[in-house]
Amino acid sequence: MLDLFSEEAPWQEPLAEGAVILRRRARDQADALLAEIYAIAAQNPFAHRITPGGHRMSVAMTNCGDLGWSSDSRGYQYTEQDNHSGHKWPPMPSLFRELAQQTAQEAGFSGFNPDACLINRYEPGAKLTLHQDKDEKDLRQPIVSVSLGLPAVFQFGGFERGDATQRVLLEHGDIVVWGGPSRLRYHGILPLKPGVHPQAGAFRYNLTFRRAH
Ligand code: MD3
Ligand code: FE
Repeated sequence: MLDLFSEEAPWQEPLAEGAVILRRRARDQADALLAEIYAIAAQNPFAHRITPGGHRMSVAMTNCGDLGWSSDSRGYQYTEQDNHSGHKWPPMPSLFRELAQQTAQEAGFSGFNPDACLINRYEPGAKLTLHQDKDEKDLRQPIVSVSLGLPAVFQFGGFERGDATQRVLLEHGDIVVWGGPSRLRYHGILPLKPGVHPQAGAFRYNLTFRRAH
């Protein structure tokens, strides 16, 4: 029977070999995930990093876990402490770890054990230009990404910067697991459209779980 009041259950959408979208998979945990993000940011605030090329990133970032990703004039790297605050990164909450491990397994990657979680915060206009994620030691390990708050248009390309790209809308609660041959595809986020999300306000947040070392 058609039930107009039930929330739709999560579903899977294959994107490419090794990449699958788990639509709405994190919806039920979204408030708890956001509360953890705010607690992490209270210790290690979101900051706009400077790229090695000298540009201020429009996306603000913080991290949790044993290692955190950041950039400065010397380059991109994973470090045990926040160069901004001088503190170690806050520990990865068990809610984060368990969600990343469980969803990697649902996508066919058993034994994923992330040591880093990069937290990106997008304000209106913020974007991420096409790039590859290859600063991690073992590229056979997948990356798990969790989108919260305002929707964004994700660009998914090929193995060279100039290859054609697909556009995919990533919305509140969507999880994507990127592994296998998709792990080295170019990808990016188009400029965020302004809006207000009932749970996350005027922002989009994205968590990426990685095995860095
Ligand atoms: C495809 N973040 O932090 S998540 C990043 O929404 C990053 O903030 C975007 O790209 C964001 O590096 C995109 C989706 C994503 C993450 C990692 C990938 C897609 C990926 C690694 C390989 C291929
Ligand atoms: Fe990336």
